[in-house]
Amino acid sequence: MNPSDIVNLIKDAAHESGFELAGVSPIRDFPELEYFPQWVIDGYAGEMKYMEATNDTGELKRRSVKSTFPWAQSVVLCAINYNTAYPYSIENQDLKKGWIARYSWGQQDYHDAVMRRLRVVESRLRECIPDELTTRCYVDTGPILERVYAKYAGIGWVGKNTCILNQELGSWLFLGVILASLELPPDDPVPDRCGSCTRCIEACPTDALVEPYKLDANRCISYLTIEKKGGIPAALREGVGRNVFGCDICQDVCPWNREAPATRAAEFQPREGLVNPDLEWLAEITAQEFQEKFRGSAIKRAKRNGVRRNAITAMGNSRNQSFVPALERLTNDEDPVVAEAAVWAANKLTEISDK
Ligand code: B12
Ligand code: SF4
Ligand code: SF4
Repeated sequence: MNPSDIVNLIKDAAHESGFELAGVSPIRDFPELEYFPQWVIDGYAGEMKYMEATNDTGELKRRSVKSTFPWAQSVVLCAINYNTAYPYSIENQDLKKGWIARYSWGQQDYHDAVMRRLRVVESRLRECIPDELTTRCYVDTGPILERVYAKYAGIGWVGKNTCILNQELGSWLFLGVILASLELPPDDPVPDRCGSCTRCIEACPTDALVEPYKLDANRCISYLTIEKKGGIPAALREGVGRNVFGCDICQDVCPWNREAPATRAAEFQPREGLVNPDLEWLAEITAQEFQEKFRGSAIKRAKRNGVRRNAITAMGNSRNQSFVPALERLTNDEDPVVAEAAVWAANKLTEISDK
C-alpha cells in the first residue's frame, strides 16, 4: 500500500472511531520547540518535575522527539471535541456554585475515552504494514509537546492562550498521538488566526499568560487546583475565584469558541451535579461519596482533600455570607491544608461583611 493510501485509511479509521480531526506531522526541529527549554529554565513548569525529564542524549525529552524516539518518523494526531451544550464558566452567577472545568465533567476519564479510540486507529495502521512497524500511543502523558505536533498535522493553530484552536470546532479538543516508525506524507500546518485579539490574556484572573503563547503554570488556576500540592499561594487565592477543578476562562472568552459545536461522544456528557457544582457539597464531601461520585473521573487526580481545599477557597471568594458557619466548622478539619484554607476563607467573608 502506498503512503498516501495509508494516510487516507488512518483518517477514515479516526473518523469512524469518533475523532473529528486527524492529520500527520513530520518529525522536525520546529521553531515552536525552541521555546520549551527556556520555559523550563524560567520555572514555568512549577512542581511538574516530569516536564524536565531528559533522554539518553541529555536533551529534554519533550524538546526532541527525534532523540527520545529515534525510531519514530511520523506523528499521527487525532483530536476529539469534548464540548457539551452547557453554559460557560463566565456565565456562572450563582454565588453558592463553583466551576469544574468542562473537560472533566464526563462519564469517563478522557484519557481512557481517547485512548480507546486511538487504539482503533493504531491497529488499522498496523494492519497496513504487519511487519516491522513500531508504534506508540499517548494521550496527554507522553514526553511530547502534543500541541506543536497538532499544529503541523493541520489540526489547528496554537492560540495566544497556548491551546490548539480549530477554525470550525474551536478549542474544546482532546489530543491523542501515535508515533510511528514510518514516513507518511504530512499535512500542512494551520496558520495563526488569533490576529490582534488578546481577550484570553486580559481575561486570565491570575495573569498566568505572561506573554502571548507563554503560560506560567505556577499562576494558572488549572495548575493551582489540580497539580499543586499543599496550600494555594495566598497571593493567588483571590484570583482562583470560584474555580474548584481546572479553569476554562481563557477558552470561554475566545471568539473561536462562541459557536463551538457539541460533541457526539456519550462519554463526555456531564455527570449529574458537576456543571456548576454546589460548593458546600464539595467542601464537605465524605471519602465514600468522593469515591462513588468520581470513580473513573479525571477529577480524582486532585484527590478528595485537594477538591475540598479548592471548594473552600472558592467559598471564601464567593462573597456569600451564608457559608460562614460551614467554614468555621471546617477550620477544625483533620487535614491541615483544608483547615488552613477554611481559616482563610472564613476571614475573607468576615472582612467583606465588616466593610
Ligand atoms: C502540563 C500540561 C498542563 C499544565 C501547563 C499548561 C501549558 N500551557 O503548558 C496545566 C496544568 C496548567 C494545564 C492546563 C490545561 N490543560 Co493541559 N496539558 C499539559 C501537558 C501534559 C503538557 C503541556 C506542555 O508541554 N506544556 C509546556 C509548554 C511550554 O508547551 P505548550 O503549552 O504545548 O506550548 C507550546 C506553544 O505555546 C509554543 N508556541 C507556539 N507558538 C509560540 C509563539 C511564541 C511567541 C511563544 C513564546 C511560544 C509559542 O511553545 C510551546 C512549545 O515549546 C499537555 C499534554 C502534552 N503532552 O502535550 C496537556 C494539554 C496541553 N492540556 C490540555 C487541556 C485540555 C488543558 C486545560 C484546558 C484543562 C483545564 N480546563 O483546566 C488547561 C488549559 C490551560 C492553558 N491555557 O494551557 C490539552 C489541550 C488541548 C488543546 N485544545 O490545546 C492537552 C494537549 C492534553 C490533551 N492530550 O488533550 N495543562
Ligand atoms: S486556564 Fe485560567 S488561569 Fe490558566 S491561563 Fe487560562 S484563564 Fe488563566
Ligand atoms: S482569545 Fe483571541 S488571542 Fe486568545 S486564543 Fe482566542 S483568538 Fe487567540
